[in-house]
Amino acid sequence: MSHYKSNVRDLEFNLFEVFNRQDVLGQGPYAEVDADTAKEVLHEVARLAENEIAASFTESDRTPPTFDPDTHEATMPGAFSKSYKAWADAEFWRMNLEPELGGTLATPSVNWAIAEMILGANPAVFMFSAGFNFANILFNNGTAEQKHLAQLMIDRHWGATMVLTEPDAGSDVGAGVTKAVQQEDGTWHLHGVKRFITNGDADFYENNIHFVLARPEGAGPGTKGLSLFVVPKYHFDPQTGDLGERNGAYVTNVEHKMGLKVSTTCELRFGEDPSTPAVGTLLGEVHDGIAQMFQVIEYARMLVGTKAIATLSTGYLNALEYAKERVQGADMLQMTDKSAPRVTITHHPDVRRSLMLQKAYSEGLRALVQYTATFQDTAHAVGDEGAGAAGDDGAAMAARVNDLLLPIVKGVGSERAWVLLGTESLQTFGGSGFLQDYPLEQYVRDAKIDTLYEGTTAIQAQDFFFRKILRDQGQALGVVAGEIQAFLQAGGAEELAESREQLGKALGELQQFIGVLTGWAQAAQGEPRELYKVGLQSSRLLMAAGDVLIGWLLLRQAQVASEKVDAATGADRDFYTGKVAAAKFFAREVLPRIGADRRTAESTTGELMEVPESAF
Ligand code: ST9
Ligand code: FAD
Repeated sequence: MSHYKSNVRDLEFNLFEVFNRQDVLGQGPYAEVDADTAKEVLHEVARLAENEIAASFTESDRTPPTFDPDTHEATMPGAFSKSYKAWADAEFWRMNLEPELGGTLATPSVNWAIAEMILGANPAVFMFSAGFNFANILFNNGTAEQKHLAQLMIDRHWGATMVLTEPDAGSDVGAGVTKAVQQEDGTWHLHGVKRFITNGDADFYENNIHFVLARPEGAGPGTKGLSLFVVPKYHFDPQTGDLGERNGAYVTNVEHKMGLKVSTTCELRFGEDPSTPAVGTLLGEVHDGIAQMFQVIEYARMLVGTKAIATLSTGYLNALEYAKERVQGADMLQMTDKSAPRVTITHHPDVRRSLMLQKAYSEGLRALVQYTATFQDTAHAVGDEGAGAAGDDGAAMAARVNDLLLPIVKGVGSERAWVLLGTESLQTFGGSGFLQDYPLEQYVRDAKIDTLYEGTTAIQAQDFFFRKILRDQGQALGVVAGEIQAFLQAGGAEELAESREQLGKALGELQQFIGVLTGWAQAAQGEPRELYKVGLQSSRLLMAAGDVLIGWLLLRQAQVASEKVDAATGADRDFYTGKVAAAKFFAREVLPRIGADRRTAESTTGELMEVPESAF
């Protein structure tokens, strides 16, 4: 039986009942994929995810890839390779591929719905297929030859990596010292050590294309001095792709990890052996490395948030199934009657609280992914490049709102998912949750990484406040806050009136909270140490913003559901009833905490920064 439980009903609800993607599909760049086609695809991907893709999830955790230091190659578990091949062969990834490369474009919203299911069933399968997405990056930024390489990557199913991190340059990418030296023929030779590189090697790739940040000789410090180089594992014939000699970019270690073990996390050394230089080409022949890499990072941050949320969702659905079957104890109202009938644990108030919290967060976070994706639909690009080029104000603002939401998807999605998977989903199983007989312990281990890579939560929080709010002068934030306010003003179902009031209060608290941090940032111009207060409270702000958005999106869903529930029957009626219940629960149980968050932040003194390091 599959560990993975998809939730196609909820994905369709988001896409077609809440965010009305049928109005965007089937036209313009998405002409070939209408709503009916998208629905068929979602059902087929769910089947694939629950079967072929999920099949190797457990086995590849227990028998992870092995590494041979002599050949510098990783050997993948056979079962995992089969799952990977099933995804590569199914070709649904073409729905996220430029038409010039053989793609049949669907909206980002549909593509993230597809991605959610593969990421939930076996996350590394989706990650290993990064080459198909990197081809878009090459195609959109590359020289004529690199555009052709993009086609080769698609046709020959080559892998790809994003290569930023070094032993002394993690969060601080700009501290990277990997060097690039230009050659007379225009190519570059790279020298340096990178670590923690996902997809660094896999035996199901014929070739692997590394996208490497390195500093050209003489370039300035920091991220702005970095350029992006395209460095293959094997040299190849630029026309046919036929492989030539080995290039001097070698994997020298595959890490042993807490989770996500089947994903190869590699040390990569460039140009160590003078007889085999690590030859690369400059992406697009322009020195704009960090901005180019952020096109990749933006996509990858959305991916990581979606992965976390997908895992929370299947964790919740597994917990729910268990709770409906596990009989333990009597109903609380009969707790003193020792002969009272035993009930399933769903009868216990604390289990219900836990299940509803899991449901609210997993469905609320899914809605957040889908809401964010609607802005990507409008911008018709990940990031603002496409929108800027289109010269369309609506699309440009959509790209900025997408930018604002990404640290929430990534930072809040990953933190809430991994914590709730442990404290609630696994907990629902009692002691059995701790066993490897159930998938929960692996979910917790596999999901922890999501708060770390692609920028830790602290980095997401700073990105959110400094870049996405302050530097944007609150404009994208104003768009989202305006939508929430319009929703509140429009009123709606009477049974949701109290929840709307709770949302209104929470929004007010959040706006004050942002005001407090903005005040400190301004005061720091005269008194620099005020900035520490922002650093002390920015992660709290990120989480609070996530909760307000989730609360709103759940209520928005509940409003739709409340209009349909009376006419619905069977599973649909239960589905809509659950939507209303989740929104009310979240508004009552979670949203009041935003006020406490704001008050806690406001009382910050910055004293912590005066405590001597030796006193910790
Ligand atoms: C990693 C991989 O951890 C984990 C696994 C991933 C999954 C597998 C791979 C699958 C991915 C497939 C993707 C394929 C691609 C698909 C595409 C499809 C179309 N937004 O603030 P400044 C830029 S990888 C946009 O001064 P510092 C911007 O150009 C490792 N751009 O920063 C800016 O210039 P300007 C991940 C941004 O102080 C410039 O940077 N590692 C943004 O120099 C400088 O900005 C990390 O994530 C943004 N939000 O550097 C590192 N922010 O201002 C985390 C900056 O003129 N650390 N730029 O516009 C950070 O993010 C740091 O904050 C820092 C700081 C490095 C940016
Ligand atoms: P550090 O930057 O040393 O951070 C340590 C702690 O300090 C963290 O809690 C962090 O939040 C905090 N901290 C650091 N700086 C600040 C600051 N300015 N303000 C507040 N807090 C701060 N990298 C790639 O390039 N490509 C990949 O494919 C890739 N895949 C990965 C896969 C795995 C499994 C792992 C573990 C890592 C991967 N990474 C990859 C690297 C990953 O992106 C980094 O680990 C991450 O960016 C954090 O860097 P670090 O580990 O050096 O931690």
